[in-house]
Amino acid sequence: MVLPVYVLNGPNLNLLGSREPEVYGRATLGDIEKAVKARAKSHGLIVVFRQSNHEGELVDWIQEARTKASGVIINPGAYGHTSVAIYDAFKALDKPIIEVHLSNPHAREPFRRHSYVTLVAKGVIMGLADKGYLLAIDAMADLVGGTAGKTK
Ligand code: CA2
Repeated sequence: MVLPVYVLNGPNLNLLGSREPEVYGRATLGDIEKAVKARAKSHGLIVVFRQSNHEGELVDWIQEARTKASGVIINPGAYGHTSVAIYDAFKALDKPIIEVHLSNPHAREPFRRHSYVTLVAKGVIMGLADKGYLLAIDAMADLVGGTAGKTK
């Protein structure tokens, strides 16, 4: 039995769908959670989906993933650009990490071009709005051994 995949979301992502649809798309975080869980199910995977506006809470969840998750998909929001604490927590996690951004930070302000999470991520998906989360689930299924397509 494969442990759940943690899908973690950083600050302000709870506001999705309410403002800046041209940058982040129209889906709410609730819509994304539903779609992610359905896609994970198609691979025989379970998802723990969480959002926090607090850096320390995200650090706690990454530490928790050391024993409770098979891998972590994270949209770190703005903390990706700033948080050495999140980087350090990931350094202590020996599981696949995939970074997702709804927008393409490289096409935006210069301060968005650096991500601490990228330094520890197996892969990064950006600029594809909510679809990026689903592609991340597909990639994570390959990395952690989802069951879809297998005969047992
Ligand atoms: O493109 C992404 O997914 C980001 O991680 C989103 C972050 C931003 O700081 C990163 O540079 C790129 C911001 C999320 C804020 O989301 C909002 C959604 C609606 C209204 C206000 C903020």
